[in-house]
Amino acid sequence: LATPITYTDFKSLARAISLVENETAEGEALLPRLQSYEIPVVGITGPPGAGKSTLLNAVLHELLSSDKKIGLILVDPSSPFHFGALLGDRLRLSQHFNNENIFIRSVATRGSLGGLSDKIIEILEVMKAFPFDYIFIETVGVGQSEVEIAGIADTTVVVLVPEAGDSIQAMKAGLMEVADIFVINKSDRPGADMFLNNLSLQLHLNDRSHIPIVSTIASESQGIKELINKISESFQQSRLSFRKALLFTEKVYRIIQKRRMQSFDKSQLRIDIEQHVNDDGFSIFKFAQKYL
Ligand SMILES: Nc1nc2c(ncn2[C@@H]2O[C@H](COP(=O)(O)OP(=O)(O)O)[C@@H](O)[C@H]2O)c(=O)[nH]1
Ligand SMILES: [Mg+2]
Repeated sequence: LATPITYTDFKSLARAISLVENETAEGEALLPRLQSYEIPVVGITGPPGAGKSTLLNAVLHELLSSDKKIGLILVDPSSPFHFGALLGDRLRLSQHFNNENIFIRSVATRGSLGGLSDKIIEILEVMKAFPFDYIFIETVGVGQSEVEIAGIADTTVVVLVPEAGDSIQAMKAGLMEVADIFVINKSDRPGADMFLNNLSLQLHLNDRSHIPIVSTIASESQGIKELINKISESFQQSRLSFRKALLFTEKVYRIIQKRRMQSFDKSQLRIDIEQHVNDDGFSIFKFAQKYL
């Protein structure tokens, strides 16, 4: 049996990620051999401008000051529309780029609708073979990414701001379900108290009063220690609960789905359909049968 693989330096970790990202034979071969450390994987999501990067910056600052090793995945929006946001993240987080205890990797999103990279599960598994104390993933908070992040992270932190909350009922569908922790950032803004009350009411009405709410002012590093505590508690809980099996089920399902569809040529399917779409009695189900 081949020996399990772990990493002890960032250079070999970065190389392994590239091998996997580029779907090389070497990368495919190393995936099943990786040995995972038990590392809290924390997803940070929420609408653009909520202060996710500022918050992450403050959290990193706090953790790095106690000598923690951190892995950070930034989900790069590939759409030029989001380019500004990405640049902003880079600037805000750049003070950590040269810290020897932090490893930063950017990944592309799947498309203009957001959604996480096709390779994120694999990249994460490679990163878990390095003994980080925490791994953080900041998503762009558009499209599908916040729902997807919940299937990948042990703890999903949803960042909201008071002004978003003209009404919390308008909260994007799905956000309520995916949050393990809510952060109300920009608590220095007017309406923060009312927003907090509204959010706890909504959680209560939805049988989710157990979800902690942390008020922060990320730009002044307020509430950061409390957030870190809640993240640790949440990770301890996720280890015990059935949630872990649920997470692994989702991940393994995605891996199987991807492998099975690997050889499938969608453009060929389109050509085939174009040729038959006007046939008498054309049926999508009958058509699909040909390929099953
Ligand atoms: N007033 C106030 N502004 C903040 C706070 N946190 C972040 N900001 C500002 O909000 C803007 C967007 O922050 P950013 O971290 O880029 O948001 P992201 O798009 O969610 O990553 C920046 O101008 C920050 O300086 C806060 O707690 N209070
Ligand atoms: Mg950001």
